[in-house]
Amino acid sequence: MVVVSSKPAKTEQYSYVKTSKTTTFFPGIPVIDLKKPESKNMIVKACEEFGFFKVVNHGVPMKAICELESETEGFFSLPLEQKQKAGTPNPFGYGNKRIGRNGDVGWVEYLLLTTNHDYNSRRLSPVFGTNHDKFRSALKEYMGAVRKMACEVLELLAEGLKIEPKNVLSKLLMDKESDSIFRLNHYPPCPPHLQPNNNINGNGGEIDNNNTKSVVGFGEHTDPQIISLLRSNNTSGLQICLKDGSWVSVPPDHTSFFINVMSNGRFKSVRHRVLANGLQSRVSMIYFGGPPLTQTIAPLPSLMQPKDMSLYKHFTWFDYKKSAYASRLADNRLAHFHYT
Ligand code: GA4
Repeated sequence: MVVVSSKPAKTEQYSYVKTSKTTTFFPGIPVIDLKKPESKNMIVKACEEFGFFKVVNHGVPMKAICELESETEGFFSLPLEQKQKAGTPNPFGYGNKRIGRNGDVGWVEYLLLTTNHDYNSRRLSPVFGTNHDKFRSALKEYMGAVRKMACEVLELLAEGLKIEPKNVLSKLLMDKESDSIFRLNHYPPCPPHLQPNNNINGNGGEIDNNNTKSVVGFGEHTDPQIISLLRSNNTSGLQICLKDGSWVSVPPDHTSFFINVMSNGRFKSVRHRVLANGLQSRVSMIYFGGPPLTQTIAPLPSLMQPKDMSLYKHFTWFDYKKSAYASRLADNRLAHFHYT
């Protein structure tokens, strides 16, 4: 990331990144059709090449998607004091601009939820009174369908890698102790005074006709969980970092899911970020599939040759998550567990 400047906006400081004035969408995102027999090999290839892919024919009903999107828009359109009644996001609740606990700030507001619907209801009832049945059932239906798809993807991946049993990863998401998270993000249109599109180095003049600076909505990071499944409205902003270090814009597609998978160092979770948009409001919903807290994170024996040494110390998901939550967004979280 090239942070070219940051400027105080009232009490917060936003980050800016240097971008091109015109958004060119990256045409190379792998597209996986879950109904096609070749999808298992394509998922392995996509994980090896990008750590990121788009899924079509995913089986999540459009009705469930639209209902949750409309409930989410309803939540974010409430007055700030009302949204704050969901509590602070430590670790679940409503957050505004501040991300995590270590000073990251973005042009975003969000609601962090669990996969336990009774717990979510206790968070939402102070916001809506008793009247949050529609939100609760939309969340339940959507999360159920997305978890099913997540399991299907992980099983196809296991099959593609010839790992047995094929539910070795999906069973972690199905475990009743699974530590999965659900996130609703709202990136409001970014006002012009926060995104001056001239003068990125403060010398009063254009430095390059093609370059501008963009306000960061959600700073660059990798997701710590096993799998993340993102769906958004039809608004641009999501970018991924390619292996050569360049950032590319993901073409929006509100009917599909964007997935990234991480598995024991063989597949690294893709580095991604979201840039604020001057005109449109972006709403995204992300299911982060995590294992139970007590689960040991270690290379799958079936993926290791007898001569291979594990790159990482053995640790539990609790250890890893604790260390992740003590980090800044852009930090390399696995380095902490690497043998030196
Ligand atoms: C990134 C993935 C998920 O959104 C998240 C994020 C979490 C948070 O928003 O509280 C973290 C971030 C995420 C990783 C590093 C720490 C923790 C913010 C942050 C600075 C909910 C998660 O599990 O890890």
